[in-house]
Amino acid sequence: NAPNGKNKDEIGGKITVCGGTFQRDDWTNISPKILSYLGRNLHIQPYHPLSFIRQNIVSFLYKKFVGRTGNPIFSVYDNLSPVVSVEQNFDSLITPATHPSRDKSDCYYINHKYLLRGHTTAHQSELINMGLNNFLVVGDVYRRDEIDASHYPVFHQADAVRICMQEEVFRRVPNGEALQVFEKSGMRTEDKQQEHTLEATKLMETELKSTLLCLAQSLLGQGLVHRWVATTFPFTHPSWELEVLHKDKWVELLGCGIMEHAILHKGMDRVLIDVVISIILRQVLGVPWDLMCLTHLTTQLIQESNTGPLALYANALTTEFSRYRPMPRVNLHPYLKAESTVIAVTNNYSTGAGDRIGWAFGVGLERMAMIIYDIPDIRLFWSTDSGFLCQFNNKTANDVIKYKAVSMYPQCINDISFWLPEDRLYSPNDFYDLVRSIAGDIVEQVCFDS
Ligand code: FA5
Ligand code: MG
Repeated sequence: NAPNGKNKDEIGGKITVCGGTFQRDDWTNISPKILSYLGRNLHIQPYHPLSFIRQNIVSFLYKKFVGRTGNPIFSVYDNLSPVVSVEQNFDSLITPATHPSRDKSDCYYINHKYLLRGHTTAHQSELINMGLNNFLVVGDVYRRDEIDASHYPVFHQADAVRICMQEEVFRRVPNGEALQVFEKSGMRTEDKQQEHTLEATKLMETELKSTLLCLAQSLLGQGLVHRWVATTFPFTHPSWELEVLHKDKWVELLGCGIMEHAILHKGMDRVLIDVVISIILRQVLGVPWDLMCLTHLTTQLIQESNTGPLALYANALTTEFSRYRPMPRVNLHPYLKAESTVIAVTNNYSTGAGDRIGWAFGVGLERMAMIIYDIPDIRLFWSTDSGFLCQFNNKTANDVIKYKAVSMYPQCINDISFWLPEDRLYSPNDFYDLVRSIAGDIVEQVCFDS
């Protein structure tokens, strides 16, 4: 620390968050207290109740959605950095510039460009642009929210996205081939978006709601009393919240909805670029399909081959690519694996639609855990008190655990030494009984050291 008591970084106008250094500005409102929560990663700590909830959600999705070979189709991201850009948290999710969720009074801003994510949805667009169709993001999120037993400035969310192609949407419908996901001159109503047909929207809504109800029942019990409440999010329409009755009160567990077409469409542009590149590489340069897994590799290949029309294409595509920041790390797009699908996608795209429709949801892990384990206060999840932690230690996500209240006072350790009478052996159990009869449950543990 510098002589005036200020941290060196503060003097230089810099702030270090999660290993990155950022310039402070008049948007910076992140406090040292909030910084102290970063890196705790409760959702991946062994034996932590929030980790059990994460494991249960992942197992549920793995079991429910399997591919043709029986393998899970959802991929899980549980260690993405909570430092995100304003673009990721808001713009990529078409959140209007004046939306109240962007307010300084609601978010922890590092500076005008970066903040601690306010929801795990912040990663949605980037993962879609990487070509993923089914994924789950789990992590810590940060909000300047009210203070009570069920709200905390740091909590955890799991965000899922499922994107379906035309055939998947109508796969269980008799004569489903005749139905369409998109319509040309549709209207936006409270039941659907302008681009989508009502039948596609309703089928997706049914799959979304039945998935979420099954998930809630499998975690909270079959006897669950629930209701769906219509709501709005900038990134889904229509949208709902799932509320469950707990101790005579309605508790909001999650938000969900049909993904806004504009978000998927942006991803589709990206897919189209990949497809065009692959076709050129395949047709003109003879590169095998299975080599075309890294997009940056493909762009580089194109740039290096400066032959006539291809070089022109390369320039156009590179300009096109530069619109997408940050560039996705790996882009192994399933479409690129087979020539026939590439052609099908291109044909589809050329009709102006892209034929994908998706649903998404975001659930609060603490809300689930508080109901399942009977944890009365959201602050307890951050406890390092062994009286709290030992109730989950060496347990599994499948165990039935009911939390027993521990003292509200901080833990303290006392040493007691005494002489034992020489004439008889003294058993530790004699002392345990003495402690039990005098102190009851206030004493959590007695260790003997003879
Ligand atoms: C969202 O955060 C949306 N991103 C969810 C979403 C994702 C909707 C994808 C549609 C598609 P919301 O602000 O309602 O929505 O938060 C989602 C859940 O997080 C809530 O239902 C609740 O379970 C939990 N939650 C919200 N605020 C808090 C808080 N301060 N403390 C603890 N849990 C909270
Ligand atoms: Mg909500």
